[in-house]
Amino acid sequence: MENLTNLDLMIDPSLKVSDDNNEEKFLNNPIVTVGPVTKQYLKAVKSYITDGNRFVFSDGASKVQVSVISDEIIRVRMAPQGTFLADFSYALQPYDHVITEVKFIENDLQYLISTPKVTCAITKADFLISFIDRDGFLMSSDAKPMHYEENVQFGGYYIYCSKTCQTTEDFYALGDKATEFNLRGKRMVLWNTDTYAFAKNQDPLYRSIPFYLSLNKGYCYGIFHDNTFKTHYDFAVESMDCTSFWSDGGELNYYYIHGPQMVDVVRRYSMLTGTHQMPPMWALGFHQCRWSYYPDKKVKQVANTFREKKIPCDAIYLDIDYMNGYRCFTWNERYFPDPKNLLSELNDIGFKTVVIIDPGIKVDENYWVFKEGKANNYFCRRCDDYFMEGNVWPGRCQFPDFTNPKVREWWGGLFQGLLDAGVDGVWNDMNEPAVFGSGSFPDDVRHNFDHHRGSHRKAHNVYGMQMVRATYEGLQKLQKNKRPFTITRAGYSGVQRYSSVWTGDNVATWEHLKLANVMCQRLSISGISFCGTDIGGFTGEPDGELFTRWIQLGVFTPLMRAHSAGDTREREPWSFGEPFESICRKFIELRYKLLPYLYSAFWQHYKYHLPVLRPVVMLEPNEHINHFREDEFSFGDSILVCPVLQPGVANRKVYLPKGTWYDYWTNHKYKGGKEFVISTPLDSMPIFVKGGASIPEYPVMQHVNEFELESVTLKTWFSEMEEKSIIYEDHGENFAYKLDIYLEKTITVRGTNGSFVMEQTMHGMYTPRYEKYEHIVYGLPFKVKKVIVDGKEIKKYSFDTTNVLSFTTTKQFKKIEILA
Ligand code: MIG
Repeated sequence: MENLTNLDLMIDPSLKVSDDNNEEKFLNNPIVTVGPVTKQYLKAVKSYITDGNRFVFSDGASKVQVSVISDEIIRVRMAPQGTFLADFSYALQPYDHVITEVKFIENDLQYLISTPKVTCAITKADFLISFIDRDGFLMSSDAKPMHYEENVQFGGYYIYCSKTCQTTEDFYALGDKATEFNLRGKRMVLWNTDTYAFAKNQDPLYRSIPFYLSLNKGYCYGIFHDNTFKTHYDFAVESMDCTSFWSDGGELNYYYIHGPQMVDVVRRYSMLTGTHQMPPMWALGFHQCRWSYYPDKKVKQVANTFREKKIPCDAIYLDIDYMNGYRCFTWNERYFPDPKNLLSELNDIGFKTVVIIDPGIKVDENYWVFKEGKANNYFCRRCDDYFMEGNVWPGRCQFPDFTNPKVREWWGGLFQGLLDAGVDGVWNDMNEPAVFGSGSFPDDVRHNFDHHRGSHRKAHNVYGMQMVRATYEGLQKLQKNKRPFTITRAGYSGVQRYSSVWTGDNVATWEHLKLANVMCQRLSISGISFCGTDIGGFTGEPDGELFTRWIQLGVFTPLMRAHSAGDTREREPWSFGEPFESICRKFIELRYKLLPYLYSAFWQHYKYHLPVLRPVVMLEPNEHINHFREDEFSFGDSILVCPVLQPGVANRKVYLPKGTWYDYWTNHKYKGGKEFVISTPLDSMPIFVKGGASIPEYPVMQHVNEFELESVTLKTWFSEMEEKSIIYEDHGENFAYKLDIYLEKTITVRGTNGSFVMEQTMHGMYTPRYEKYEHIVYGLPFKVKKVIVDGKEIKKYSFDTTNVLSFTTTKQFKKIEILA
């Protein structure tokens, strides 16, 4: 065995971060003696060195670094010619990962790197890497040694990794793909693309999330390949027993994320790449969007109609026509002569205003944004130094390089004027980036890449994320303690730290309604919980039924926004007349009742890394048939929904996972673990609550904070098993929760055939203003004789003909005993 020295662990000094004007060369492969390479596979391991939790193995030419990130996360990198690239990531967040113990063992055949949860084995003879759980179950193994091929045109390497695929293994996640939920048998590409009216199976789409899940016999692991170049996936297509991923450049750099529970893999991915911040409460209300509402009178008229018709709504959007010639950060003076006044009038009736901002800056010497960008050299250039120019809405445009920290800071500051006018949120569109005609930037556009430099090949997939990051960070700075609201179309892993997302330009068809459901679930398990679709379909004309069913699904997507293209008929919840208007109202009202529940689910996302939407396969990964279910999902901990996805159906099949479920509308009790036929008249959809759940509900408000709450309704469903529910409350609009000023309550319940006990514990420093809970208890299997609250019997309680019990307590109750 040759011995490497510790120096081999280091990054080549020529790769160190350099400033823009620094003449230092930045080379992928500084070893001049190496000739051109065609596809090369790693050969037998010849040597290794260890350094704490990092291990570097070499076959004499290439090196592989294996590092333990946490007990459950192991990182693998490959340097084809032995020099690792500078270690930089837009995706990762700082996080205190826990490593309990790392053991290194060498035997005749392998090197074994073990944590208490997982072992990474590297075979000596052929450099295959595999991961084994502590009971010896083989989670994942290389089907071939990692390989690479020189990219003659651009330098660097195409890098490849292939893992064996079992017959019982299926694949999930990968962001926003418009295809079946289960990705086995599919090839997919990650390259952010503006895809107007995308079709089912069209690929790539708007976002690049290089994270997939493998599920085999109930065992789940994830692979997060943190590489921003165009990346390809093959899930058992080329060969039934092999799954591969490869990128057109950069480093083979993946994180093996151990489960074995699917939900834990997603949680751990969120620990690596972050979660959403707590959204302002109003952002969880209903949003009305349209390309475009103008002039100002039209905006007011739409907002007023919501109030007149008593359909709740919190946000109205201004699409591109609010600007002067589509110049960002300006107003069209003819349509919006007095924006400040308009926005304050909207605010008076409880509307927040969200405005669109695109990345293209009009080439116009009389436009201050262009002038500032030009003077400071903030716009992207081609490799031969020409500016990157292309046509978008404003006409000829140049584009800020959002991968430059200075540019991001400048851009963030540009929002001052919009904030002064009263704007409450920002919508980032076209940030794939999209360019008319050519589609996007050419490959040779250069980027700062936070001083690591790169062509558009490397920066393309992060461009949109860095734009919305600039937006979010700018708003956060300008608004001080107020939570920003942002929504973006493009993104890369980690984008959730800065924004919500919508799925782009979908179509008003039933097929797209089904895709909307699948795509939101997929985004949610890909780390992006705050997602939604254009309710009703962006392009095309929905009929009243399709629109209404879409509103119903929208209640259960974390972002609930109706939107439509400019060439479609009006598309507000009342546009289709009765009975659609009343049904839409009923469901938007349901959304508002559930706000405290959804807010609590967001808290669990933020704090405990749980996705807000959880597909059935995540709830019951052991049932093989669940690998193929994609309609039902759980919304937070306790509500299971199944949208109606076909026209004219009087009922539909719904699978309920094992356990006790109650129909939200009728309180009919079900024993899960099988499918049921549920009736689906247009004014209803299948919604079920888990036995033992406590769900807080607000009274219907026309917008968040319409009035001061006097009480919160706490609905609780009987269970014999002990069940816990988390309820979260805070100031709603500021960052006090980061200083622990919040209230997290746990309601624990358990029942027998003669008693039902509810206990509440609280933790945190926030005090809500309301005083009381109005309790409603469903499913009690006995006739109530006594209700005891904190040791004292209360006399005032009532039940209806179906034995639904109602009573009132203070919000601080500790223990409630309901006795036969
Ligand atoms: O080229 O701003 O996806 O939501 O309404 C179209 C106009 C540009 C695409 C977005 C859509 C938005 C539209 N935009």
